[in-house]
Amino acid sequence: MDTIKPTAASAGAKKKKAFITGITGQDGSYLAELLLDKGYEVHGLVRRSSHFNRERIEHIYQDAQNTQNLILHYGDLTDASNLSRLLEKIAPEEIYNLGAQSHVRISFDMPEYTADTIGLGTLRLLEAIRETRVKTKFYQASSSEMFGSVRETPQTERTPFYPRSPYGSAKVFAFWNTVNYREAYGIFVSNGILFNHESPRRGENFVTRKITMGVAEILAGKRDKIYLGNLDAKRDWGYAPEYVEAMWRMLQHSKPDDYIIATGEHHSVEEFAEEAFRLAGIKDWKKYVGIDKRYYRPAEVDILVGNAEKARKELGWEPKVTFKELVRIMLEADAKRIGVKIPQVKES
Ligand code: NAP
Ligand code: G4F
Repeated sequence: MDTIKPTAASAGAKKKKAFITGITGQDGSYLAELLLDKGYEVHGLVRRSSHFNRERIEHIYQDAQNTQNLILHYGDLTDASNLSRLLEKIAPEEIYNLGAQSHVRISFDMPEYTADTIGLGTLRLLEAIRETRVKTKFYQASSSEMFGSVRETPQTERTPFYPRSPYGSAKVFAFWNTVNYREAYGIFVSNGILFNHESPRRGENFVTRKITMGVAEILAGKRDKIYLGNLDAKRDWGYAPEYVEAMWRMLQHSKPDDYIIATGEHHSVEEFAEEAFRLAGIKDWKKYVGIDKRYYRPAEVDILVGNAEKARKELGWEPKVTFKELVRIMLEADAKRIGVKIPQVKES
């Protein structure tokens, strides 16, 4: 990947301000780290919760170096006046809209709330930009789930959408409003159409993390089996820290546009599980996996795989971490967390 030099504090320039919704999530936490490293003043939207929900950013929040540079604000994507007030007060040069009810299965249980946070939440932010007239660039976290029942393989920026869940439909609504605000009002807004990306910070009820946590616990003797749903689904899995770099690159580009971010490779859930058990040195892995129909979805997305050629050409972005490296990174982190050693297994 080419290096883009930071334009901020290091050169004596005024610090750039960024506002991140979803800063407490997987991507938000990596993006906050990246922007702090580049000398930004980072503002994050956090939700009030009865349970402290900032584990993923606690290490940067407590770092004395960031006292002036990482500022958290209470708010919610369902609260328009709060968003407007924050934009007025912060006046960020860049906004990254990552906040969402991001679980596809759960979106079938909570369709209205999912549409509210993702669909209307994005619209509320776009309206807040228009009304406050803050001069800013806007990144929208669009998703490969918009392709759903795919019309072609691999998917590109020109592939039509066919969402298969309330989550996917809400992301399509947000995608098109983002495009419309670019065309209607000339606001610098870009959609990153990101394919699945994972890490040790992935939420525990997404399939990759569920597998690596489960395998680590089986290795430690703390669990007998893991229960999964559809093992045949295929996804294009990349490494989250690399994907947040692509978000930033989109907002440094000379013009706003929409980009696919993907590895171009796909693997099934079964392959992911097989590799995790292999790395743990556990043979006959199928003995340790049960199928639970509760994890099936009313409508499934069978296969997603993206072509990120445009991002490679225009943004100089390329994924580096391979599928096997990703499984290893996640498994090692979960094993370390629960204090169990992974045996040395030969590379296949
Ligand atoms: P995540 O770990 O689930 O994080 C979601 C974030 O959104 C959390 O910070 C959450 O806050 C916040 N949030 C939820 N509802 C909110 C609301 N009503 N108001 C304000 N904030 C709210 O998701 P992620 O994997 O980092 O994904 C980031 C974004 O990219 C999401 O929009 C997701 O849909 C999209 N995306 C993800 C992938 C992927 O593979 N990871 C691929 C394509 C697109 P709490 O911590 O308080 O719950
Ligand atoms: O890990 P998943 O829940 O991720 P999914 O549905 O692909 O969505 C993720 O990626 C999207 C990008 O394409 C994001 F927009 C979205 O926010 C989220 O980050 O499920 C992956 C596959 C599915 O086909 C699912 O049916 O794994 C299958 N699966 C099989 N067993 C399971 C399980 N999924 C989950 N969550 N839990 C299981 O036990």
